[in-house]
Amino acid sequence: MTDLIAQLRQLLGAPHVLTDGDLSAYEQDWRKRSHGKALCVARPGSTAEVAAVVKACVDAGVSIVPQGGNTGMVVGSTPDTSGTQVVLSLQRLNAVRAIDPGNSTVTVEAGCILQQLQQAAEQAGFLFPLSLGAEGSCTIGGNLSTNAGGTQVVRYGNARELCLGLEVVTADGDIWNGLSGLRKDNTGYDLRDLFVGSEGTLGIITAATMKLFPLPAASLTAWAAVPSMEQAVALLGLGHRYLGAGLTGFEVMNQFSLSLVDKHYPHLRVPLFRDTPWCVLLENSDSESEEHARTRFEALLEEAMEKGLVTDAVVAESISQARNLWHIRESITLAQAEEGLNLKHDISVPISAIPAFVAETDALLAQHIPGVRMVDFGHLGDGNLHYNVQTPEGGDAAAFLREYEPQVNKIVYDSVCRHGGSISAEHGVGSLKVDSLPKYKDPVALALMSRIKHALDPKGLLNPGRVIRAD
Ligand code: FAD
Ligand code: 2HG
Ligand code: ZN
Repeated sequence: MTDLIAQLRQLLGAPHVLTDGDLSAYEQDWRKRSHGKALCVARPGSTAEVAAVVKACVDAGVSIVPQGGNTGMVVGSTPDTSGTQVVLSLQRLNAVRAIDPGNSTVTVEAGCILQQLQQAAEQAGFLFPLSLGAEGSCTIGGNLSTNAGGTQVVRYGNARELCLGLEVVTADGDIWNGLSGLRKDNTGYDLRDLFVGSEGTLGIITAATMKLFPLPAASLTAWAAVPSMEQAVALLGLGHRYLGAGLTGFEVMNQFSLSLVDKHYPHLRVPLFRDTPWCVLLENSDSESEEHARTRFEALLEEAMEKGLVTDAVVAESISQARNLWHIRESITLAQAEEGLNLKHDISVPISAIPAFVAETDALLAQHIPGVRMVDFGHLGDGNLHYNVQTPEGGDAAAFLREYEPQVNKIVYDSVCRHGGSISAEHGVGSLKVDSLPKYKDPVALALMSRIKHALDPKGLLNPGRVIRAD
């Protein structure tokens, strides 16, 4: 092991192989659910250095945990407690390599922070639409490895749909250059789509070619009070009909989730939540003008009110008001963390099944765990809810998790399954859901996944114990 550390220091330079001091930013996950211990943190500065690190680790039989911004929600990017794993941080590979305006693409290194990529695109006159609460610290490599979703999926799709090509260091330490930028390429199996969403278990993503879009002429945001989940789903249908491709965001939030934001961040002044079980945040991006956007938005809200789908609504009058509404939405995760440890369920079911899923699962949880508090919010436009569970008021959160976590997960996941859904819509499997997956995923699919893992990483050294367990 000391030989490997010395070798890595020789390859990368001693300052880029960390063993001492406070390494908690690399060893502890964002939700503080896992505290690992790394053999070292290797911070290569180029694709060739990533390949050299992988080769050295494979020769030494040491496993590798790839890490981007370490904002993942499922304990996938931190080492176990053995002190034998190398954390391979991509943070130094952060260049925007090239923008091709004629092809509407950008080629970017894996460690580039998402927000920096958005800004680089905007400076070049384009929109890079992937957007999520962690965008100030998550990386494009992490986004692709988890196939991240976020708040614009309803219009632009998730990270996979935005990706045209990848550069990957394989488990043998070879470099695959697949940065083609082609929109059509049917020359065999789609390796790109194999690595996207593989959570660092099949290869290390070092760069990607991503799609860019025209900047909208205007973007308007509305906040609506909605009397029930059925009505929220009906409003989504109306939004699609009125706005077409202009509907770029459709987020739902229950009253309790907003009351947590109000409690922990009162300066944000959450609108309309006190007298309604649900609020919806809608975004309308228009390629014509602000006037056109406003006319369409007002017509939509007028019909929604006539039909009783919306009881009250505000349309942001300025960019700063719109930002504040989005900020409230993005603060739910932070407010929930302030409230204490909690259980997260990042689930999807067909949009049409969401009202029944919520009603039935709420009732089951309330029946089994009196006083349980539901933090229910998310990307309704994609059929994706963050159906999170908070300890009953005043309860000991750690004790609650110890006692109830398996039971709560079973109730929620069984219900997801009955409604034809998935137990991970956008956060991935990591190690938190690795033991649940076999119960809820098709066995043939799992067997094929296992064969792919063996074929691409025969020694099982890339992020072991994540996504699927070795047999
Ligand atoms: P990390 O957390 O470092 O890693 C995530 C996984 O990818 C790990 O398995 C890791 O091993 C692997 N990995 C990282 N980089 C590479 C690489 N270059 N090559 C191979 N494997 C790699 N997620 C959503 O989908 N939608 C949301 O709306 C959303 N909102 C969030 C809001 C907040 C406040 C927070 C804290 C998180 C949120 N997330 C969301 C979760 C998280 O931000 C995303 O999963 C993000 O894509 C992770 O990026 P990262 O760079 O932090 O990756
Ligand atoms: C979001 O949509 C993220 O804000 C985080 O995916 C969800 O905190 C969560 O459960
Ligand atoms: Zn989300």
